[in-house]
Amino acid sequence: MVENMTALGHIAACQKEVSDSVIHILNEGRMCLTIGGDHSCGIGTIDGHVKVKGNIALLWVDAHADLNTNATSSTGNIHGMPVALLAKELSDYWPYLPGMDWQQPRLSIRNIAYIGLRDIDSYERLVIDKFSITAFGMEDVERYGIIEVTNMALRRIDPNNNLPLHVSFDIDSLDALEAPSTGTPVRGGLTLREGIQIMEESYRTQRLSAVDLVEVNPRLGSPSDVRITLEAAKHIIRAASGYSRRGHSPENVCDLPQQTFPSVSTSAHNSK
Ligand SMILES: [Mn+2]
Repeated sequence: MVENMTALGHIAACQKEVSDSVIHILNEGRMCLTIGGDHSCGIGTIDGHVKVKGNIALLWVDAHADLNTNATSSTGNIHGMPVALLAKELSDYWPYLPGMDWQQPRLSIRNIAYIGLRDIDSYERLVIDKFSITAFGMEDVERYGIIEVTNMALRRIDPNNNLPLHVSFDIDSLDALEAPSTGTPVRGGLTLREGIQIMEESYRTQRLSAVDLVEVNPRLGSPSDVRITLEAAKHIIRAASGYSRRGHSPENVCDLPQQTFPSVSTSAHNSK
């Protein structure tokens, strides 16, 4: 039994399965989307991604840093610890974790960037500063805009533009008005448009190979809260899958039935 880690046994076993599933999907050459569940999902998804691809770049989009250890956490919630479990520079800060032998922290902190932070515990702040972790809070989004922030983050974690990209998107990165049905909402967050833009920029790299969408909890809030949150999540997932708000031309125009084309006649337009 490890002190101050709630349900470690369950999470360790579950995340081993998540990791194995991610490995299976990525080995088939597919992009992997994981829908949470709480953010402890990231332990398994990122472990699997790193095992398949070696080095990866990780964007952690979240109101929180999820960087506690069992020694610093005030709650014992493992969903506040995944980044600290994944970062190899932090491995010395952990005791032996029974059931977690399958997971080795292999990801360098240099390959991790945060976007959307606005609720950071004091020990997390200390670790971010001590290890110079790339961390863009809401004040950076205000100063530079979300597209520039996303691209600055990508340049920091993948300076040679050649690493597979993993985006771990916590729905609470969005403002609580945009995504109320979540466990630890924080006001003053990203708009849905900004969340979509992060995903569009990530997709544009052509190296987005895994996405987590976590902390959507339909048990919380009113029916309207749930609907708004699910809609936001769908928009984020669609952007991660390459959907463009500009629209898409049909892939093969010849396949369309003839009547779907408006009859484009210059003279008809002119005669109006
Ligand atoms: Mn999180």
